[in-house]
Amino acid sequence: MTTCAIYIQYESTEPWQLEFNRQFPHLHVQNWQHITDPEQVKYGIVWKPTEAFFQRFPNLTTVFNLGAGVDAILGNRAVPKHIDIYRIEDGGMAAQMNQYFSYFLLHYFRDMDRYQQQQPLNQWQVQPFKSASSFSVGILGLGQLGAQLAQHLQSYGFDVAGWSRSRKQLHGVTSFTGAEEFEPFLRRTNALCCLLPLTPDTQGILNRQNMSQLPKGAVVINAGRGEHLVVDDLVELLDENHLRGAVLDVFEQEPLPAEHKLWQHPKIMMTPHSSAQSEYAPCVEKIGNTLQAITNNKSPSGFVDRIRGY
Ligand code: NDP
Ligand code: OXD
Repeated sequence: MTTCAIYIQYESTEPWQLEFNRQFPHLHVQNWQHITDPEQVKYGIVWKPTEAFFQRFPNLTTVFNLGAGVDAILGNRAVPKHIDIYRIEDGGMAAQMNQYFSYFLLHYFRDMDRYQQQQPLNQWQVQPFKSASSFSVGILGLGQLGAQLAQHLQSYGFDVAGWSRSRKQLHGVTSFTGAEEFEPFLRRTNALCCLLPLTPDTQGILNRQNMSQLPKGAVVINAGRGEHLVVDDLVELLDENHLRGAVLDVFEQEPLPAEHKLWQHPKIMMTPHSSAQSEYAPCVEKIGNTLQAITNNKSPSGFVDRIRGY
């Protein structure tokens, strides 16, 4: 029997334990606080673990992150350097991200924000027709989630591009890479969608200098991490009417404090880090298979490169 310690910030571990038990009954996945012999535990399954988690299990060799972004683990000072980290790739989140971004992109493309403003004024005014191909969507990050989004958005006829570290060959998607191609990417983007991991290179990337290179009237949708965005810069660009609107799913501090100025901004729509959630069945399947592969000395995908930061 292999024991795995599970920790999930703010949530019950029980549904995950039930799913592990259903798919991999030989794995003994136990809530981290209920384990009586922590020295025996080699595997951790975590979402935003505290330092106390790593202090309690001194012999961990591997942790499985229950989400796509590993910034909370890499930023945790108690994580020993020798521990291998694996993350969820897709895990049911790509389809949810496609829905989320489609919803808000169509909102702006079909001028729903303008109709919402007209209605309280009893104003009957049809907004001018625009072809979908004139609406340029730019995706920051063409990884597991961004690449699938780029493919999905083509069904609407949008002009889709993406920016990543390495060049991508994705049918119908214009690929931009690196610092030198960032400005041309921004200049052609009417709707900027952030699906980057949080690393020292991407922190604060949604700042005034970069967002002001977007054409006037552009919109910004951030589902990456709150730390990608410089909030004051966004608010200034919205108030100056350089940007038309923004959608934010992630925040530097979560839950977003009730008194935060973002709640009241008329051009900002917000969701509580809910654009995509790890789905039990595919995530458990992936973790169980990865653990099996590791024990067979194979090199499964999802391994986190600590130097790269994602
Ligand atoms: P991946 O690691 O698969 O993809 C990351 C992408 O970002 C890659 O294309 C990578 O380029 C690119 N990238 C990384 N650093 C840079 C850089 N410095 N310059 C340019 N491009 C860069 O991640 P996922 O698609 O699985 O997830 C992305 C992020 O989405 C997560 O890290 C998380 O923060 C966020 N997320 C948010 C959720 C939510 O509910 N709000 C849910 C799930 C994820 P390359 O391909 O060349 O390596
Ligand atoms: C993730 C997230 O990274 O939910 O998976 O934010």
